[in-house]
Amino acid sequence: MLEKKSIAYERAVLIGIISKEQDEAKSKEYLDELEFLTYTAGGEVVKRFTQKIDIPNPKTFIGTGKMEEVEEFVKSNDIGSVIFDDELSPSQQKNIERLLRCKIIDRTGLILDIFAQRAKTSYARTQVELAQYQYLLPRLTGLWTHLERQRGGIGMRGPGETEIETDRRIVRDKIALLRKKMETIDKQMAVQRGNRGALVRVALVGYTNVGKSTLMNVISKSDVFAENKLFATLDTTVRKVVIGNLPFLLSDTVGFIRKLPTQLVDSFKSTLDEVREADLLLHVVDISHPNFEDHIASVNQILGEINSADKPTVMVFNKIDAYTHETIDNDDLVTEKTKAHYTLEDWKKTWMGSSAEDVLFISAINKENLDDFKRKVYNVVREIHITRFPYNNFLYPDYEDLS
Ligand SMILES: Nc1nc2c(ncn2[C@@H]2O[C@H](COP(=O)(O)OP(=O)(O)OP(=O)(O)O)[C@@H](O)[C@H]2O)c(=O)[nH]1
Ligand SMILES: [Mg+2]
Repeated sequence: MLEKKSIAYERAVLIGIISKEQDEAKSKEYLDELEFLTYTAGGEVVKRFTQKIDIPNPKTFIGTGKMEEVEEFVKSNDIGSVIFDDELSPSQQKNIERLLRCKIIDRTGLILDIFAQRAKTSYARTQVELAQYQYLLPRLTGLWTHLERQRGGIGMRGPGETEIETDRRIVRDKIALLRKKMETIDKQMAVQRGNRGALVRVALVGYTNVGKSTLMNVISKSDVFAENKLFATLDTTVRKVVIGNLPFLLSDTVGFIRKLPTQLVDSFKSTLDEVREADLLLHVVDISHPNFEDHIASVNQILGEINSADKPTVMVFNKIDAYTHETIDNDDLVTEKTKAHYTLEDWKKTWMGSSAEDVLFISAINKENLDDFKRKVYNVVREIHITRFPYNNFLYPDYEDLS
């Protein structure tokens, strides 16, 4: 079964490129994230290779010289898999596999593998399996090369091609079957969401590992799995939360990531409907992460892809307890102030001053500023509630007047 297949990466090598679009610093950040993904999937990164190249080699992604270097290292260091930060075309994957004779995994394959490991409910598993088969379909030729290598090429072309065709048909049938299953599930989920009645719906969204589930647990006294790995949450949890006397529904769902594989966005349609149908988004950000601004951009991009960019949103900057910044000595007149030197106060000014959006700074772990959080959410939810039910206006006093 595909869904259960968890690849034992063990010792892995990472490969990334430095180009016009991503300078050395960006490339390092991306590889840091890829290393975290590898670790989440159960692998240990032994070495990173980078190459300055603007247009990836159409055959092998990186250049021939660099590939020889990698090959040498793979052979003499017992490397089980080579992981690329970018999506490889099926033929690139095949070519590189032939050269290095070990598992070649790209970013998409790695994320799919983590999702497969993490999917607990049959609902999540169906969604992941669908995405995996869609990823597999154009790559079936690669599997065939494998056979070709074992059996030798001459005289094998005829039966070989039939074999690929059979494989393709099996995978296509499987995709069709999973689509049907998803349709049924989608309908059930839509009914379930419909049954939740007229309560205002609030969704926690954000990059993976920012603390959405931790915040959910603190606010709703629920017990959602949270840990310091990527994609701890795949299944959506919905809780009824009451602040003061105002009830609403809060949902915690799958985290986003840069370049989230399109197959996953498609097959997680039903999970993402939770976001699509929410009245209010709480966009949680890990402000202690050096790339948090990129994370915000990635999340906004995905929100755009699922037609949810224009929803009322509260920006929740979490992990203020872990925030650190560089300092400039008073007598240092050379160093220029950059964002790396920003204090929390600087960030507050930037965000609160510049955007029309609501902004909060909290620590879910230390329960810092949770009262601000509650007041803000109460006020916004009340606003939505009384717009919808004007005759309920008198029910909800100002947050300060709640006893
Ligand atoms: N220092 C600090 N760590 C936090 C805070 N909130 C959460 N964390 C930690 O961040 C890690 C990720 O937390 P989760 O709640 O699982 O994050 P998530 O956004 O639900 O992640 P996914 O489900 O993987 O998308 C855990 O190790 C938490 O303990 C915080 O306020 N401060
Ligand atoms: Mg979570």
